[in-house]
Amino acid sequence: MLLLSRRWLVSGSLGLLLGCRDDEDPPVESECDATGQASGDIALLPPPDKPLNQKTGVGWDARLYYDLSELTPDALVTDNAHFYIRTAYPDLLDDTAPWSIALDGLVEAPRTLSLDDLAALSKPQGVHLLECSGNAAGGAFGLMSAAEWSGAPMSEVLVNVTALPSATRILVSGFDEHSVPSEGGHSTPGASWIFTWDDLKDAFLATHMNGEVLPKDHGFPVRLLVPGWYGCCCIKWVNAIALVDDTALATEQMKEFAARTHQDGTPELARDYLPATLDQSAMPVRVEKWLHDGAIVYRLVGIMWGGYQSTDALTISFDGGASYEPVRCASPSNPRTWTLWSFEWRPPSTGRYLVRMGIDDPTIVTRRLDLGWYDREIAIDEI
Ligand SMILES: Nc1nc2c(c(=O)[nH]1)N[C@H]1C(S)=C(S)[C@@H](COP(=O)(O)O)O[C@H]1N2
Ligand SMILES: [Mo]
Repeated sequence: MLLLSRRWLVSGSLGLLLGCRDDEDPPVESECDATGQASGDIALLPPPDKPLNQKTGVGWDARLYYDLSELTPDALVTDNAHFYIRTAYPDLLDDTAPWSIALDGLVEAPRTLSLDDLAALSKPQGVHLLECSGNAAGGAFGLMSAAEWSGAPMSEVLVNVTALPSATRILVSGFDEHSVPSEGGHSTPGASWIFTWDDLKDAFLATHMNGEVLPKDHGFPVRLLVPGWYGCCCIKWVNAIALVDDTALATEQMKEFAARTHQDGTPELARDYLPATLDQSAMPVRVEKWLHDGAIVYRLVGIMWGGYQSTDALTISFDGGASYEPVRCASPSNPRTWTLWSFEWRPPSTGRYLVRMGIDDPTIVTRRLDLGWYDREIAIDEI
């Protein structure tokens, strides 16, 4: 455990936004600011094998990997043009008919919801991060972004129907047909997920993103957003909500993403799925090289995201998890979105280092960090 008296530094520049943790010493204003002369960034390895900040592919295989190395304290909300894309606006979607959402299944009287019904319930929902459960090094982990959303709370949408006594779960479905199949059958038609009432207590049907009408690729006119759950649950182009019972089978989407959402195998029944939530995670997104009084200093800048409570117990390992040291310059984590940290590093020798982040608190679950999911390598050829 860390034995730190944690105080938060307030400084005029980056230190203010990053926050600085200190132990015994009095706060030093510039402790978390980079000092000296910037001499460029060095690469995090492996390098991506996909283009960043550029939309590629069609249908289910359409992608836009957001370049996370651009993150700065004043750009922690991703603009709509850069927000990551996984699956483009379906070319088979008929956008001439007025949108409606069927509300049926185990209800007393099925009905449909119009966009006007949703607009009447819509309210600002704040900033939420979305991450694709398949986020990986090939796309420089760029299938992750944060936006400010507004939409209709699911709890209020569901007030529109009376559930039958057997109804225990909610199936949310979206349009999911494209004329071009996914390469190698990687993605299959059908986008739907089954939730409990409790799973959806903070969820909403989003109609706006960063103050604009939802862009087409992000689910226009309406998508589900389940705060803290992986992107695969955040169904786009939502067209049906049905109440189901405990015998409901898992959807194709739930099975397709079972491994990536850390399920135990591929259960047949929806009720046997764990919540597809994001544990506390962290990784570096940029390595800056600085010259300070004639010496080379590397400065790692990274993000911390996910989790179910705020923590400031971030640690860093340069030997793949064998030993960790505290990251003092970090804002406390926020379960809803990412926060930034930085770490000034003087490597003892040249060579390759395997960077893994940790959380020095045994009560905090970190499945992906423990798996090495977000491990990055740094090759140091000058010290
Ligand atoms: N209808 C539909 N909804 C979908 C998908 C899809 O293929 N079809 N992909 C899901 C996945 S895997 C992710 S990660 C998110 C991506 O949302 P974004 O493209 O707006 O970032 O949408 C989810 N919703
Ligand atoms: Mo995803």
